[in-house]
Amino acid sequence: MSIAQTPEWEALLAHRRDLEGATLRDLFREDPSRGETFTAEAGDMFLDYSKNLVTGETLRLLVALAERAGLRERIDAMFRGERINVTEDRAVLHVALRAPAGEVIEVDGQNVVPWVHEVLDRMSAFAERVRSGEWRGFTGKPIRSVVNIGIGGSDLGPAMAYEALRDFSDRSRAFRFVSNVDGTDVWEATRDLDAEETLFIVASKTFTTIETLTNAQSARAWLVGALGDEAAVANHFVAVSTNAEEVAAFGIDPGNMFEFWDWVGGRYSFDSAIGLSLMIAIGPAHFREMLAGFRQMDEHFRAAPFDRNLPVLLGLIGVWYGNFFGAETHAVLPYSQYLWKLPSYLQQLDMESNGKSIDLDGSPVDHQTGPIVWGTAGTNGQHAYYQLIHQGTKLIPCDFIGFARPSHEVGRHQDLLMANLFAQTEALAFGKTREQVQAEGVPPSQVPHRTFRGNHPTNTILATALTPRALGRLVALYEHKVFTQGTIWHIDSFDQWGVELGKALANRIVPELEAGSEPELAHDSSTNSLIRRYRRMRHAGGRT
Ligand code: G6Q
Repeated sequence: MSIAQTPEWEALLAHRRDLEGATLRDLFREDPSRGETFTAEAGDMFLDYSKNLVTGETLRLLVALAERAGLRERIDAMFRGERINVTEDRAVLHVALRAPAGEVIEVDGQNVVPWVHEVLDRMSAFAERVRSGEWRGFTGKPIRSVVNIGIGGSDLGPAMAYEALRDFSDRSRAFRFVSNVDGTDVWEATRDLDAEETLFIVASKTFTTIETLTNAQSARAWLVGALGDEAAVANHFVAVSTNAEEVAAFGIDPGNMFEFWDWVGGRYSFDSAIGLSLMIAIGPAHFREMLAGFRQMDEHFRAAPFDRNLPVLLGLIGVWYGNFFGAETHAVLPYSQYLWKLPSYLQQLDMESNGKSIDLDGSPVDHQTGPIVWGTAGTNGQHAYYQLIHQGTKLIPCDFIGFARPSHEVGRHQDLLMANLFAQTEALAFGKTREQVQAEGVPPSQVPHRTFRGNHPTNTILATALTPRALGRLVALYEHKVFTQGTIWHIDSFDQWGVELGKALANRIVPELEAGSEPELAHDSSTNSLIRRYRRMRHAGGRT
């Protein structure tokens, strides 16, 4: 039976009708202490979800829905290594990547935790060799620049985490991330580098992804062109992959390959060897600190009662708006410049995981699934699109993320930054009434424009400081939030057939673009004519 046909869902629909017209102003008036009670904690991470259109009854009904969906059993199944990624017939064990050495997590009767630690140790040893200068380039110089080549899950995670933890990174080295097949990306990333001092990390789970292989080939041509010897590749290229054969075929010594496994999904992989660039940047000790942060949230997710469980609460509140209020999007707004790539990272994590319309039994879903996720680091968004959140016609639930201690004490910046965060959530919730605006002496014709309805729901996530541990906790929070929602919607959050489609589609058109003479085209009339026009424009020469 679909979750949308269950009595628990029906009860939420009825409850939603009961709440019609309720406002956050009312809820806070009726229960002045809700700012203290509608909160939860995990380690030093604090969640205030009081500025949501939820009551104690809403929570009770949402938790009942989670129980009905078998969330507890699904969490246990994931941690036990069951093949919960059914369409790919794989276990889903990113949680094993942060399990302590003594833990036992089995896949097909094999304990995978020792493998995880073996690779971590190899990564640590390699990272230390690069960082200490012991690992040398072909001409004997130490490595000064590290370029990660990957895309999607093999790029966004390490790139986001590198930016997030830049303050912990080795500032004497440059770290760059090349992903786009647009040649500009690899061109710009290499144009000012010294090949003698550059290390490329080719990060690809499958080692068949056309963008990554094309960028890696171009990087290799650049390197060999500069150093004049194919043999230089051995000193300047390492790989992260599950596919040793393809790595060897590319010309990278499998001895310089760092392994991970098919039970780690791409978008859940930056705490595996995919994070090698990050580990070189921040050092193995900080990387392990980050893993400890992930682990803390894993344990919290596994053990905390649902009504005090941060990922479960975020997941359920998202379901509440998406399925019962018709919200289509969800904004994530980190008030930390170092987290500027977090929204893009979460876009993939959430939208690739829960952008599904077929359920685990192969039937079309009869309810909404994953939201459109977006956002920007605060306060920039305030001067751009917050207008629509405050006064537009759409319901946009938001997560505000802030830290009590700044990464850098610079003048008044920190308190100003956080004042903005708190003020935004307050204004979104409570708005500004017509009476307040009139009392300010605003001319009557302007009063409607300057009145703020309020009632825009937000979560506030507050932690002490942006450390490796805090980042681990934060990412695991969202991983498990996505899992919670996927479980309720009864979908496979761990496949990505839409991505696979894209990988195959372009391959058909490439030869048609590259053909010397006008190719036979058998697409629709739009695609045919775009290809013909492109060929004409491409070969006309010059940039107008
Ligand atoms: C992630 C997706 C996808 C993948 C990229 C790169 O969950 O599967 O974003 O990470 O397509 O794939 P490779 O790592 O195999 O190159």
